[in-house]
Amino acid sequence: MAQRISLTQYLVEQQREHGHIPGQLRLLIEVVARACKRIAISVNKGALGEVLGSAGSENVQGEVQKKLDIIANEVLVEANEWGGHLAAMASEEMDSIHVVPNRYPQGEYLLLFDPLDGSSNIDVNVSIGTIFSVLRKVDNHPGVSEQDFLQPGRRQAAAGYCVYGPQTTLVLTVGRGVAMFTLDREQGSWVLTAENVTIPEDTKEFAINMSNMRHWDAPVKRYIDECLAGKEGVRGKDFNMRWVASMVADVHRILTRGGIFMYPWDKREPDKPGKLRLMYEANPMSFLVEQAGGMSTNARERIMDIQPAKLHERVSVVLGSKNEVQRVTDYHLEADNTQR
Ligand code: AHM
Ligand code: MG
Repeated sequence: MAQRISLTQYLVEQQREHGHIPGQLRLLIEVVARACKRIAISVNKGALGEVLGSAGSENVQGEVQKKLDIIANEVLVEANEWGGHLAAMASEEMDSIHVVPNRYPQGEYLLLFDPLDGSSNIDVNVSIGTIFSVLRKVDNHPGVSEQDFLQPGRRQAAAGYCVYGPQTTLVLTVGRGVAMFTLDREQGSWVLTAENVTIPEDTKEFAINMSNMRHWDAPVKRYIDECLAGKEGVRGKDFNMRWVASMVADVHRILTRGGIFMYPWDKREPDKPGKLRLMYEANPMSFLVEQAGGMSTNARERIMDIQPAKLHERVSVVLGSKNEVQRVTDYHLEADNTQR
């Protein structure tokens, strides 16, 4: 039987061979992975665990919170408070940052998460997930504030997600490629099931919410129209479409077999740069995608180069197979130039 490598063994070996995972970061990743196991248990219980439905509250962005949004947020906060690896946390479901209480030692890392991504899929038993991003507190000043979190995504020390689907899979990067771990429920452990994940440069599969087509900007419409024209059109090939409405599931498919994912700016809310959140969704996914050889932009510039102005900032997202993301980005830049 092939040797099974656990998440712990993977992290220890990465540290031994490459020396790039400090002890606090290793602990942090293991604690997040353990919290994801607990969230997976709640997700699996579904109606039996009374975890379905709305919690009757709204988050800072005015979105109705589901019971599981709140449960997953609590699990992550509780799990990460006491280990001494973190200075503070920020979450899509919390208005402001959560500083580690005084009774615990403060570490050097900052953790950001979308505790339950794909909330609209919880009650209909479709894949959902947890997305996380890790930054290091750069300034050595005492205390921690929101300002410490406002770093571009290229500074991430680690990022990942856990997808709660037919299998529970943890996908991780610490800046040396992307690894996938599958939860072995009987053993209760994460087992390495894919390493050096690579996104093919070309694809015939796109993911976008087509119901927003009438609100799109011209370059997005141009790109999708060309895909839809298939073999007879300028692209000379037929395209397939997938849209799970859980970013984790769509990105997981792209990391597995390629594709392009888009949630672009649209005219529904012209003042907002996009629907998805830069710090909790776009940055960690961009880190994973780039580490797998893909590309990620806001349709004009690299997402991981954006200097965030606020914690809950939103952004347009175009990510996945390099050549397709480049094409969509070029269409936007071309349109900008002709407007000048
Ligand atoms: P959430 O974090 O509140 O679940 O929202 C983010 C989700 C993404 O996972 C997904 O790509 C998108 O929203 C789906 O949006 P829509 O319902 O407009 O298709
Ligand atoms: Mg989300």
